[in-house]
Amino acid sequence: MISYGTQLIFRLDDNSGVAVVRRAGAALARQLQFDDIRAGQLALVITEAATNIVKHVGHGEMLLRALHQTSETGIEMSGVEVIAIDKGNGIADLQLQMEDGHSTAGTYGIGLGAVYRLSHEFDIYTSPGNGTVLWMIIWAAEQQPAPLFWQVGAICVPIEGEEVCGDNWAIAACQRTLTLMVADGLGHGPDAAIAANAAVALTVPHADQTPAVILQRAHTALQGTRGAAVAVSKIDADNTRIHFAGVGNISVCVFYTGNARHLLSHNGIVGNNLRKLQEFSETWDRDALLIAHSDGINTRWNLDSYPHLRHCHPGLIAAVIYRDFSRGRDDATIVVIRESGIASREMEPGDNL
Ligand SMILES: [Mn+2]
Repeated sequence: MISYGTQLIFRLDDNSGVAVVRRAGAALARQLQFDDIRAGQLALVITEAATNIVKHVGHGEMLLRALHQTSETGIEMSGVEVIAIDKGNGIADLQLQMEDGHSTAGTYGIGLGAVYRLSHEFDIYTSPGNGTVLWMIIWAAEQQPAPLFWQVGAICVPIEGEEVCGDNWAIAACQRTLTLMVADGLGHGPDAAIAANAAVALTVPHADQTPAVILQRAHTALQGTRGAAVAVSKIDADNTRIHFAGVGNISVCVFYTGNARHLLSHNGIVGNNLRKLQEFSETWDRDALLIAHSDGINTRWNLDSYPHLRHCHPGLIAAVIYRDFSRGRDDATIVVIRESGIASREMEPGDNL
């Protein structure tokens, strides 16, 4: 089982921004009881990524959040996810930059190779003229958690100027079934957050229910709040199906090799006006990719215009689409999910995500 802390967003424009994100990383490391070595690695990775943005691009964003993963043997592990986003010129000589010890050549400080080596998990997407996105995880101790059946990536950040996000999301996974809820509270700010949080809080307790039932429960739970747009997807990998129910403006799409399917939400506001509740089902396969997002992300993105991106880590896919299609005048949430490719026989019945 993995759980995700609140994502912290840092908009970088100058060197003072580098210090702010570095201090936030240090605070997370203390809170999550990183050992000294790992705390130092996290600080280096954050400082390097932030400095590169300020020095070579001028502005960009960094996102940090805590991760907590519990293995089937009950071992708990904490980590920090670091995402660095810019819209600069991209890295032309990525191969060269990734070579360890290739420290500067006028571009990267300790070098991208060092950032790669210091990160327990690392992925990068760079394209000429469109910028670079780095996705990394640094765990609290040397021993890293075992890979999970599901790979999940998510961005969930408030509109600039708000402290809390009026969108929220949650997953619940049991063996090879995963339930995802994405909720967008009406408007933004604290009252929107109350509605979205009330909805996503139902995901884990009701994970054994169908999406339509979970949506109906959300409608009851959100009475008296502002209401929210809510979409519930349930991926059943054993039976190669995805079941879906949605009300309001959450976009959910499944990509297969060669085609894609949009899952249909009905109009309405959960907690206020639930005119029609209908469940849909589509094929799921082991190479499928689920992308769900709130209306803070424009729907005009096209995965095909990003060569190789669909094979990157879902965290990187989410960050690239967020960078290029965030509307900037609303909270923004995007969640990307796929199977990790761990062979089914490596998982025993009773194993949890
Ligand atoms: Mn919205």
